Amino acid sequence: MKEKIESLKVLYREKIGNATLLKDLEDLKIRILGKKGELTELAREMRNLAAEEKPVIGQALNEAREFFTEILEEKFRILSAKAKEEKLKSETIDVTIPGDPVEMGSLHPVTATMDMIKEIFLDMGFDIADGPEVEYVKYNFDGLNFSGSHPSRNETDTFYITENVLLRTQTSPVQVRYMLEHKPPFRMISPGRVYRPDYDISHTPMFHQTEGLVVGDNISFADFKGILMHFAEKVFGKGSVRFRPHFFPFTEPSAEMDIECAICHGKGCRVCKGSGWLEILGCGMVHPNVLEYAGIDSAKYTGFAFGMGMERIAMLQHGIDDLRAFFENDVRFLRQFK
Ligand code: 2U9
Repeated sequence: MKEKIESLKVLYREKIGNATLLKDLEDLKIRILGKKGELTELAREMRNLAAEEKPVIGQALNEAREFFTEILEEKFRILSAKAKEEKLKSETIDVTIPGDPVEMGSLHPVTATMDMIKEIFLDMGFDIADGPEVEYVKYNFDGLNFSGSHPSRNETDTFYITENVLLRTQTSPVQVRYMLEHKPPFRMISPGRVYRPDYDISHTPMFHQTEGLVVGDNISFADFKGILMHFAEKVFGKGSVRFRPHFFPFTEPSAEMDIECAICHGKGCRVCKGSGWLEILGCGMVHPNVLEYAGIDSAKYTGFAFGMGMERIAMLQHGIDDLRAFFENDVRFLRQFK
């Protein structure tokens, strides 16, 4: 029995000494000291020994168990330290390696155009206001002098939610609300989303508008000509402008403003369809009925208003001919506006 214990010591001392992996060491521990381990099996044979042998062998077995426990622990310490060192080595970061390039995003061209327009009007002392996209019929139509039978009110031209609630078809209801809350004089713009049931090369069911409203004493057509010409010059550069008579329910008189084509400078090209002119906005003197609806005395005050589509302005700025490109989010298109 004693020899068996000794030969176990010799055999496993060598195996433990040679182990290079923590896992092999674990296996060895089980093979020696585990429930079915070789030393444990030897201890089981104690019951077959004569009584006088038992203390001697018992002590030898205890010593062997201590011996293995010690050398296993020692080797475990060595291998863990080695494994830790290797792990640290493999995780070392070389801070001198150049990083992967991160592609920066950019503003959507319509957002950029809208920001530019806001900036121009802020510089001229305009306030910026917004309001709900889900609007009451009274603010979208009634307060803007649309007759009860005006075709824009039809379900084919307006998204209705209920009989009295719709998706605003223009940002004008923001101006109606603004007039109800502010006393003249004031000047304000209302940039935002609007909705109409249209979809083709020049119409999308949602688009962006910026409308403006100036109300005060003696506000005249000449004032708004000056403001709109300054605006056009800031966006498209110096060039002629012209006003053509037009009709809107909410303004009287009304006009549309054209600028000399920014692409061909009036010679005629694809963008201006050969005319040399680009229509950029609608405008007019605010109809007295519209002022009165919002509680403003139309005998004392006058006002002018204008409105323009942001996608249209962005298309003219960049020479884009299909409005739908703005809504497809094709990164090859969007990247061009960085
Ligand atoms: C109030 C009074 C008057 C806003 C105006 C226009 C002319 C205009 C169109 C341009 C292209 C809309 O995006 S578009 O389809 N708008 O031509 N808008 S005057 O007049 C107002 C607004 C509010 C209280």
